[in-house]
Amino acid sequence: MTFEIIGFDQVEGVAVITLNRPEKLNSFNQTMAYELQAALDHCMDDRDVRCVVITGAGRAFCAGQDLEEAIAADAADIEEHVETKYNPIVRKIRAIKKPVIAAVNGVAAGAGANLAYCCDIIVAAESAKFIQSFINIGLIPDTGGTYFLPRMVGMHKATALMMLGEKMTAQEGKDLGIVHQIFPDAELMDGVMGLGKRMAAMPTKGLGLIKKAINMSLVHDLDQQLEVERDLQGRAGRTYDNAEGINAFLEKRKPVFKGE
Ligand code: LHQ
Repeated sequence: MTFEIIGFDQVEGVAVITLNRPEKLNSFNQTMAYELQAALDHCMDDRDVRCVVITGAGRAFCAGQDLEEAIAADAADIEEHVETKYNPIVRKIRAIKKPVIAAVNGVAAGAGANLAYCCDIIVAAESAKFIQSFINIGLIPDTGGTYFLPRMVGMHKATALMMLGEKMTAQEGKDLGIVHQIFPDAELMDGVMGLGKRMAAMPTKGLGLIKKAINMSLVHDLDQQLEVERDLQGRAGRTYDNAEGINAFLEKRKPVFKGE
């Protein structure tokens, strides 16, 4: 797939989407938002893609909305802008039945931070920073931030991050449980590709069902969630990869998962 702005590569089952407006710190203009949506649709549909990595070109991950484009736009259309540019990205990332990894290579601000937060696993370069910068321009967090962040770090920490709009380091993010792993800056892409290829060789259907169960757990009580686990375990237990995993264990060999 080729795009005007974003980069898109497929390597050994891993699709790598690179936000690529480095001179604007990969901030979202309209084209980049729609291209990211199209790339996510492709990842959703292509059976050869078994893991997705989202990263940024240059020194930033993503600085949120391109504010030059925002100031030129009609303020009356903000709701439409959020609904057509950002909300579909969050919905698609949560709906893809495959792991989506954010490889945060530098600053992630505004919608850029929340793009990372709606991914399944976040890895970061040592120098990466996360900022709920919305309030610094009088806005509230969007792109799922007010949904995910309180669930990730608790109400009061989320409120402080959102209200104060201060920079959070990768290490602080790791201490809070947001960042799974930190790599030296120069080793981030090798590190995330190692993780991505490992996940692309795992039981993809099972990973997708874990993701579905987690999505549902965010709004369910225990009884509802126990029913979800029963039903999804039934689906996981009828996959090729479940049989392969059990057979490989009993035959004392390494499993070869097909993602089916
Ligand atoms: C930028 C941007 C940027 C354009 C850096 N746009 N050029 C939803 C609904 C409707 C409307 C609005 O938005 C939303 C969702 C949102 O995402 S709202 C939040 C939008 N994002 C921000 O407010 C972040 C603005 N950027 C910053 O605070 C800083 O640039 C950060 C902290 C990200 C990085 O700081 P520095 O490392 O000091 O870099 P810098 O500020 O010097 O930026 C480098 C260049 O990138 C600079 O251009 P220049 O031509 O002077 O080199 C900036 O103007 C440009 N840039 N962010 N969002």
